[in-house]
Amino acid sequence: MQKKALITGVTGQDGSYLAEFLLEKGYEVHGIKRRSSLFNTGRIDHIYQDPHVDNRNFILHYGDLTDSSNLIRIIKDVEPDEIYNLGAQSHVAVSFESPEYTADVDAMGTIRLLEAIRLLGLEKKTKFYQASTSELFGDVRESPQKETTPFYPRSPYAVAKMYAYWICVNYREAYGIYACNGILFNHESPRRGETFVTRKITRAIANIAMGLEDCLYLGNMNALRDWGHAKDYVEMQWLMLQQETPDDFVIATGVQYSVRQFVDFAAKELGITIEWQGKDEQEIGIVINIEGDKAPGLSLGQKIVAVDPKYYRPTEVETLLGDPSKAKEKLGWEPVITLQEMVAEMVQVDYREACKHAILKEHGYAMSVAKE
Ligand code: NDP
Ligand code: GDR
Repeated sequence: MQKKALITGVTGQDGSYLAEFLLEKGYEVHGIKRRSSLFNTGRIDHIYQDPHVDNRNFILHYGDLTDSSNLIRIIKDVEPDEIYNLGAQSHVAVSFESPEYTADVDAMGTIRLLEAIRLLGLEKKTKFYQASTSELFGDVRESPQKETTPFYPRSPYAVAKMYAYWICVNYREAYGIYACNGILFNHESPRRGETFVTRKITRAIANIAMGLEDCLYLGNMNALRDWGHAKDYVEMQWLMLQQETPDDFVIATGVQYSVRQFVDFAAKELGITIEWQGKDEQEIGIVINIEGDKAPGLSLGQKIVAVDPKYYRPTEVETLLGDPSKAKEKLGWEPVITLQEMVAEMVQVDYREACKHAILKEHGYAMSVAKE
């Protein structure tokens, strides 16, 4: 029997990689997309199937995690074997601006899905994956962080995700639903949203190299993160639902770098060496060497990085480092793509885009580069 999966957040970074992965495994994949005034399917256009063809195995439904009647109807129609709850207001900084909405989507959205499973009597049929997060560890109580490390969330996003984590555990214990939390550390890719720090960096460095932007403004460059590749991490999301019993797992690489180091790695990809000067809000990054011909828009001595305190968060998560031993042992899972490979991939994709824009600009088709 062909298995059916339902993915919330299918138009997001992880949703797109997971949909690809499940289609390759032979699943019938259903995804929930939000109504938007512009097309929001850019990450899944390559796997889109026209609704007018027969025997489709990738089917999109309009829906929203804030609307339980809609979620119940979709789950009733699809009767999925597996639900992957990846949909979320996923930006930590934005959660300070829209805390109530973040709670509605990230916390209440999760209970709406679990209740739909229960109301429809699908407790024994439908397995549930919850996209939990290393942000739960927040102000870290031990390092590296593992499944037993106490939580100390530091943002409305993390607090909402903490509710989702525990309601998932509770429905597993109370109703026997096969529900798992993947406690995923940061994972990135060329499909990462442009306002998360890694993509913001690779995109800006590419634009600066081509003379489309002058300077990259960042917040806390001392923040340390354990960055993996999204493509590696979605395989684990599936593996967690293929076990005898449901459980919760930390997924991480076990290596951490600072935001500043990430900037250095990205710049190096285009032959640029940066010297860091000043401290805290006065810190700047100056170009001290340019190798090769990939940065025609750049000059020696140019200031290409500076701090803008508006990107500081009211409460910051300074350091995250995961211990993925349990996932390695029980799921046989290990990340394949290194940080260096990932940075190279992200920079190359953004550099190709910057080159295209530079040509358009040169021929009088002016373009502005969105930064926020
Ligand atoms: P993205 O921000 O790229 O994608 C989020 C998805 O959720 C998008 O498809 C978005 O739709 C959708 N969404 C947002 N609000 C709603 C809503 N009200 N109803 C339905 N769908 C909605 O996130 P990622 O792919 O990076 O992350 C996937 C999940 O994993 C998220 O839950 C995130 O919190 C969690 N996570 C991510 C980590 C990471 O490092 N990437 C680490 C740990 C956890 P639209 O495209 O229309 O905006
Ligand atoms: P994070 O990712 O908050 O860890 O959440 P993000 O890339 O936004 O920030 C990482 C660190 O970089 C610092 N930082 C900046 N961040 C952004 N976005 N923009 C800046 O200009 C900037 N300058 C410095 C941040 O302060 C932070 O310390 C991500 C999301 O995907 C969540 O959904 C997920 O749960 C966690 O990862 C694990």
